[in-house]
Formats: sequence, structure tokens, C-alpha cells
Amino acid sequence: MATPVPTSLREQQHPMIRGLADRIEATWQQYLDLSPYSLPDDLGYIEGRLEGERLTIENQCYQTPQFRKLHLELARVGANLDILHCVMFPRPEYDLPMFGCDLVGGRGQISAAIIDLSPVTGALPEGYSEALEALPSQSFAEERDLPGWGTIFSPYCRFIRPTSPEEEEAFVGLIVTYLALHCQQAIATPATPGQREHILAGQRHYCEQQQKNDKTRRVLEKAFGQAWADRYMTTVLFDLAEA
Ligand code: 18B
Repeated sequence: MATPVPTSLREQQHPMIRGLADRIEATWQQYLDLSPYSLPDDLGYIEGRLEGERLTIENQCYQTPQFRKLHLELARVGANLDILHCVMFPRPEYDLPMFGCDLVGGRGQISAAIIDLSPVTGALPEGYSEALEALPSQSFAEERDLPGWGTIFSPYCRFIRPTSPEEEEAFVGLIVTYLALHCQQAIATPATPGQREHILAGQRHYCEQQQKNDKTRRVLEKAFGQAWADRYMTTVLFDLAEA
């Protein structure tokens, strides 16, 4: 693989984050044909400190025939904020939704766990909605409300604060179910090069909405400053394929 990633950060993180990171990688390897993907200017491993808080980021990226970029990011702020961020960017020749998930927590407690398969060209393809409808319904004690910019998310988006190790495990299971479904659908979906511009416009809208997440921006600005945070959000977290 492209850049060997130090596993030190992962080993220190909240067990839900560690467990999910391992399962995302295993699922990618199970279904997809992974090749290396290089980040701009070696943004693989980053450390920053501005206002006293140290931010450490470890990025792991791949590409596949269907995906321009698979991005798994682990981050730690100081001693008490752990983050897992994962987005899969389809190539614009494939009319596939965006897989996105985020776990945010600290001091032994995950405060935000979110998973979605977000459509970019209208509704989710039928193969997705049928499989998601057929899932056994799962309830969690603390459902959270989506922010105003969250209009990009599908009806199947789940956003919770897990209240026990059992709920943490159940939510990781749900994320892996969404991920396995996505991988299976993606490798069975034919390319539609005629829709390229339409798909790109949809992905652009998805990224623009995600870039409005002030909570993410604030964490990055505190450690690296405004200009760096903006560049990171637009070139690493939510970048666009070249038109
Ligand atoms: N995000 N998250 O990825 N974010 O990246 N995240 C937070 O308990 C980071 C995604 C999402 O209520 C919080 O409130 C940092 C993807 C939503 O206003 C913090 C990075 C999705 C919320 C961070 C990162 C996504 C949220 C507050 C880069 C969805 C709630 C935690 C490593 C697919 C927003 C809390 C709200 C929250 C930080 C969603 C601190 C730095 C892919 C909806």
C-alpha cells in the first residue's frame, strides 16, 4: 500500500472508534479491489498545535475501479476528543450515493455517531432502498437531531449518542451493514458516463453542505488556523473530482 500508517493513534483511541476502523478496513478488503491513493502534499500524518490543544490526524486512503477516493481518518485533540471520519467518493461515472460516517467522543463517551448513504442524484437507487427497508428496525435510547445543513442526508440516516457498550456495538454493526451493502451495490453497478456532469454537480452539493459543519471547522481552526482549516476541509475532507 502507498503509505504505511502508524497504528499508534488508533491504539489509544476509544474502543468504539478502534473497532469501527478495523471493521471498515476489513470490509473494504473483503469486497473492493484496493489501490493506493496519495494525498496532496503528504497530508497523511499531521500534528498541529495553536491554542494549546494538540491535534493529531492519521489519514488512510485507497482508490478502486468504482471509487475515486476511500478516506478513513482518525484524529485526536488533546487527551479528550477522539474522532473517526470516513467518506467514500464514487467516481463520477458511477451513479452511487455517498457513504459517510463520523464518530466523535471523548473521556470514555461517544457523543455523536452518524451513518448515512446519501443520494446525490435524487433518491437512492432501488437496490439500496429495498435492502435498507428490509433491515430489522433498531432503536437507540438517544437519537440526535440533524443540523440545518443536513438536508443532504437520506431517510435512512441515523444519528445517535450511544448510551452503553451494547449500543456502541449495535451501531458499529449497523455502520458495517450499510458499508457492506454499499460495496456490494457498487461492484454490481454499471458506469453511466453520460451522467457524469449531473453526478459531479450532486457530489459538489454534498461537499458544500458538509463544509458548513461549524463543529468540524472549529476543531481544525483551533489547532491549525483558519486558512489551513479551510484548505483541509476543501481538499482532504470534502474535495471534488476535477470536472
Ligand atoms: N463533528 N468531525 O470528521 N461529519 O465528517 N458530524 C461533529 O457531539 C470532526 C463528517 C456530523 O450537531 C462534532 O456534537 C472533525 C461526515 C454531524 O451541529 C465535532 C473531523 C458526516 C454532526 C466534529 C470530523 C458528519 C457532527 C460535534 C475531521 C456525516 C453534528 C460532536 C477529522 C456523514 C453537527 C457533538 C451538529 C459533529 C468534528 C456529520 C467536534 C474535526 C462524513 C451531522
